[in-house]
Amino acid sequence: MKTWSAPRDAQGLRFAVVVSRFNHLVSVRLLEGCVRELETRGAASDDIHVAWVPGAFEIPLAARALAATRRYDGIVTLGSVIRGGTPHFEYVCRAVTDGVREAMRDTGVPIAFGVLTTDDAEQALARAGGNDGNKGVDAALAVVEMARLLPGLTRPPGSAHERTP
Ligand code: INI
Repeated sequence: MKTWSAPRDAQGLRFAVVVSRFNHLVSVRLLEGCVRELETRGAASDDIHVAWVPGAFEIPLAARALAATRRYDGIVTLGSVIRGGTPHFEYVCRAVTDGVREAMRDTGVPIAFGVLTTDDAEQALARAGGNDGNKGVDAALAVVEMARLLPGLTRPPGSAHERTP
């Protein structure tokens, strides 16, 4: 049996973070958690590039554009969509989740999903460094693991690296 597993070591890797300005306080906290985790895992500050976009709806376009440059080992998307009284919430949630998934599928670049979808601001803040952790940290860990895992999965069988333990 062959098993792949990837160390969550970000040394030498390059990342882009796409973060939405909407619900700015939540975004800032997600971004702080994300960047701190990437640096704790060994990423250099110069190798973390941050792109601010107006709202969650705009995240997929920016993530796809950055992925298409092939400059990054992984991309993190951060933001929060908070339920209001209208169906708008559902449309923005659908657009950002579908868009990020399609950008990842079409480019083959790992894109972590750190966009909160919550009923109210309190739930969002709890997940942005409050009592329920920080989704920015979780997204950073996910992107590092995928960035490390993917090269091994796509390497041709029997290649030099494949044989190296
Ligand atoms: N964008 C968000 O990131 N979060 C929200 O909660 C939100 N709400 O509630 O409307 C939101 N809307 C803006 C949207 O993402 C676009 O920026 C806007 O429609 C312009 O395209």
